[in-house]
Amino acid sequence: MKYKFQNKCGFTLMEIMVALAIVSVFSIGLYKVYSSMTMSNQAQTQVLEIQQNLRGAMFLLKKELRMAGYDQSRSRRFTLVSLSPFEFTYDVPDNTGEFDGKLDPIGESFSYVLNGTDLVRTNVTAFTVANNIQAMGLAFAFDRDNDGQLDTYDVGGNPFVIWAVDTDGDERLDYNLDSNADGVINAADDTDGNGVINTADGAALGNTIPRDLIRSIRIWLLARSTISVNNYEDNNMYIAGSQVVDASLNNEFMYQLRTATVRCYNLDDVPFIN
Ligand SMILES: [Ca+2]
Ligand SMILES: [Ca+2]
Ligand SMILES: [Ca+2]
Ligand SMILES: [Ca+2]
Repeated sequence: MKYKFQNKCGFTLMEIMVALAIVSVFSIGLYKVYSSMTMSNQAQTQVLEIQQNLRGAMFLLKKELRMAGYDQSRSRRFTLVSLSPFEFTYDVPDNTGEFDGKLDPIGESFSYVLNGTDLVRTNVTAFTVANNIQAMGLAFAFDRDNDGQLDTYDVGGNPFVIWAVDTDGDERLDYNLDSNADGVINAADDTDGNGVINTADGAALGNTIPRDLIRSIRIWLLARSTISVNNYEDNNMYIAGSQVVDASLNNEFMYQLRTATVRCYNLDDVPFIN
């Protein structure tokens, strides 16, 4: 007996398989669209968060640094107290709105220090200005010849301001961050590739410079996203002052670097010590 299966109103196995294949191809496509949307949403949220974090911190730092050394009475008691930890003073009006020209033991000293990945500002009390700061870099320009101009070095016949750091922690500037004298401070200035730009890279200053001659400050803040973003890649080498940060070591995290330069006019009156 011959069994004949006929399915006039249903589907053949082949039709079902074709339909399934189409559906699965379509679903994979949908999933990909969905996951890339999720990723870009995640990425956007992270970017916004980093931007807000950096903007606020940099705004405060710049505003406050402009005040470094401020003293209406020119008592010369207010200055950059220390490069590391980074601390400075300025005169703050008392209850009656008067600037007394005296350095009060409480409330007229300001420090910005990276504690882990928290940028902490300390005045009377300490508070975290920004989170997820991967690196804070500072470099300093000075006026050693006291002509009212920031001191420079020569790049192809043009003067460039010397951005210097203190590499050995003795509170005197000893190194021009532009190791290869091309006018740009970047990862190429870490000539031995050890992750830090210092005297081993070859551009030590002829004379070390005391803190008192600093007239301008450059700030780098490098922030990182709180959480990783799937499939995100950042292979940049970031610079934050003398530090070189290789983002590829923390791939899938988003980085953002913000820099600013502050001319500290209130430091001009600080006495010449050396
Ligand atoms: Ca005071
Ligand atoms: Ca000068
Ligand atoms: Ca350079
Ligand atoms: Ca180096």
